[in-house]
Order: sequence, then C-alpha cells, then structure tokens
Amino acid sequence: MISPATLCMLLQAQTAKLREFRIADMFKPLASPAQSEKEVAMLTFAITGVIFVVVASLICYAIFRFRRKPGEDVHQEPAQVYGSNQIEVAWTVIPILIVFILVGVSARVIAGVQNASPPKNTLHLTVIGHQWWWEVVYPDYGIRTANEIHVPVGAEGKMATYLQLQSADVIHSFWLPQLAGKTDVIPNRTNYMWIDPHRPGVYFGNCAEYCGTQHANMLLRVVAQEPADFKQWTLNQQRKQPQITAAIPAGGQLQTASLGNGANQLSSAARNQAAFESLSCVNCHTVQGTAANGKFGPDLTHLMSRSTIGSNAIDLTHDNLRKWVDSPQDLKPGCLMPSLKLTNRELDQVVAYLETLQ
Ligand code: HEC
Ligand SMILES: [Cu+2]
Repeated sequence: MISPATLCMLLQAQTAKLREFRIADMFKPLASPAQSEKEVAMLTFAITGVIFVVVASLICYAIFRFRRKPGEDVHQEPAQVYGSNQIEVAWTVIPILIVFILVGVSARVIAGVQNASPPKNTLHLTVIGHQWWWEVVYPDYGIRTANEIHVPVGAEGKMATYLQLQSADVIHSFWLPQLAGKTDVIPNRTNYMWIDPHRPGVYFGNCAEYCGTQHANMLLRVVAQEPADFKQWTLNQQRKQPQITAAIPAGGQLQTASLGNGANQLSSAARNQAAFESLSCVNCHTVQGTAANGKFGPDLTHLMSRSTIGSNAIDLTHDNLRKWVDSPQDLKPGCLMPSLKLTNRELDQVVAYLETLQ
C-alpha cells in the first residue's frame, strides 16, 4: 500500500514534471537537428493548412450555393456534368507536386541529419537504455554515469556531441524535443544521432517508446556546459572513490577485521562504507575505486554530482535519497531495484556513505 504522504509526494513530482514538459518545447529548438526538423514541420503544416482552407471553403461554398431552394422539386436531378480535362489534370498534377515537394524536403533534411559524420574533436557518447534509466558512457574519458548527460555547447552547425544509442533490454526511444527528433533505441543494434546545443542550460526529454511499467518515469536530462565547465565536470567524474575498509573478498562477507572487535576503532566513514559493502547494493551498483562493482543498476561513483535520482523522476535530496534506499518501490513502483528492508541504523550508514560520493 502507498501511504498518503508518499502519494502526495508522487503527485508533487508529477506536477513538477508537467512543468518541465512545458519547457521541452519542440517549437523552440536550440540545436541544429531540431531546428531543421522544425522547419520541415512548419512547411508541412503550412502546405496542409492551405489545402485545408481551400477544401473546407469549397465545401462550405457548395453547401450554401447548392441548397434546395424553396419550391424546388426534391426528385429532380441536378444538371449532370461529364468529364472536364482541365479539372482532372489539375487535381492529379497539383497533389503530385505537393507530395514531391514534401517527400523531397523531408528526405533532404533526414539525410542531412542522419548522414552527417562527426568531425574531429567531437565528443563521443554511448547511451544505453535500461528499464527504466539511462546509462551514459564517455569512452574517451573513461567515465560512466547515469541519466544526466553532460555535454559541451556547440557552435551552430558544428556537431558537438555524437551519440551511439543501444538498449540493454527492450525498445526505448531517446527524445530531447529541443535538441533533436526521436531516435529509437533497439536491442542488438546501434543507432546514431548528434546534438549541438547552442546555449548552456538544462534540456529535458523522455523515453518516447513504451517500455514497461515505469516508462513514464524514464526521463532524460542533458546539461549543456561551456567547454571550461564541461572540462571541470569530466575531471571530477574521472576521480575514483577511496576504499577505506578492507575490500570484501569475492563473493564473501566483509572481513571480520573491519567490523568485529576493531569496529569501534574504525572511523565512522569506514563503518558507513563497510555497511554499504556488506549489503547486496554492490551486486548491482559500481562505485569506482572500491569493491562495489555491480553492473545492473546505475553507476553511483559520483551520485551526489547529479541533481536527481530514479532517471530524473525524483530530486536528489537527503530525505528522498533515504526514502529511495529504504523503499524504491514506493517512489518508482515496479522499478528493478528491490526494497531491501534495511534497519534504521543500516539506512543511516548507507545514506551517509552515498552522500560522500561527490
Ligand atoms: C537487484 C539490483 C539492485 C540492488 C540489490 C540495489 N539496487 Fe539500487 N538500483 C537498481 C536499479 C535497477 C536502479 C535504477 C532504478 C530506476 O531508476 O528505474 C537503482 C537505482 C539506485 C539509486 C538511484 C541512482 C540514480 O542515479 O538514479 C540509488 C542511490 C541506489 N540504487 C542505491 C542502492 C543502494 C544503497 C542499495 C543497497 C541498499 C541498492 N541500490 C541495491 C538496482 C539495484
Ligand atoms: Cu520507455
């Protein structure tokens, strides 16, 4: 059962999300692919708009012009007109021209976006869709993170970031309305797209292909930064975390030396890390530099450098983090992290440890 307090929180989160959706307005593109796609959309809209107005006006005209006049005989047929070459040529040729224009313009833009090859100095990223979060890998930097994608801003038309999109399970779709059109993320296949956000800022998006219960909470966030800030960010992400406790032997319990008699002498930092490493968290999560090397869930090495958890569905605050570790199923029902039924003491220690992961 979900408690009323949790329900309240979920509602608040949903409202906040709706507000974010308004910001992710595809009619206000801020990157080249989205810009050219918007132009095609507007052209299509204009042409089909004109067709609509012409057809609707002719229908209205016919309705009023050819009404039955008072006293007219209902059974009398109107004058029959057979064939008109001009009209038939017009209604064949004009639609064909319109279709040619629309197909030509769309194909040109799609090819332009799709076939662009990355110039030197482009940032290469691999984004892997999981039920229900995004893994983000920077192969050239040795960085692995999740959900919040940091990229440098790009000069207009210069492809700043080139993305390889892969899926770990089912079909997802990667969509950042202000940056580029949707690209499906398909198992056993790599799709490509690129973005060049023109301004620093946060760009919102979401998974756009239904992928299971928490699809709606599989949100996306791109943080575009000035090159110097981006550099700073990468330097922090490359830092490994210290292993304060003795590492756990593979598959084994934490060495008694670090918990047993000597436990009192251990610093609280070491005890917090030991608590985290003694739990099954490490089977699913990695903290680089430490014994935690699970691959199933998001990399937690620099958890605190993110502003959200749960694929951008929940703000990263002390209280939310504690609630999440206590019972992720209350915050993101059906998500693939189990509620581990930790004691309050374990919760305090684990959360305190997570909060050192800057
Ligand atoms: C069975 C594997 C599994 C175990 C065990 C597990 N997690 Fe997770 N964890 C996940 C998955 C999967 C997610 C992503 C959930 C989502 O967003 O849909 C996640 C997400 C998280 C997040 C949010 C990360 C982010 O950036 O969104 C935190 C923090 C976290 N787990 C901490 C823990 C801690 C602490 C433990 C141990 C008490 C733990 N996890 C145990 C699988 C696991
Ligand atoms: Cu989805």
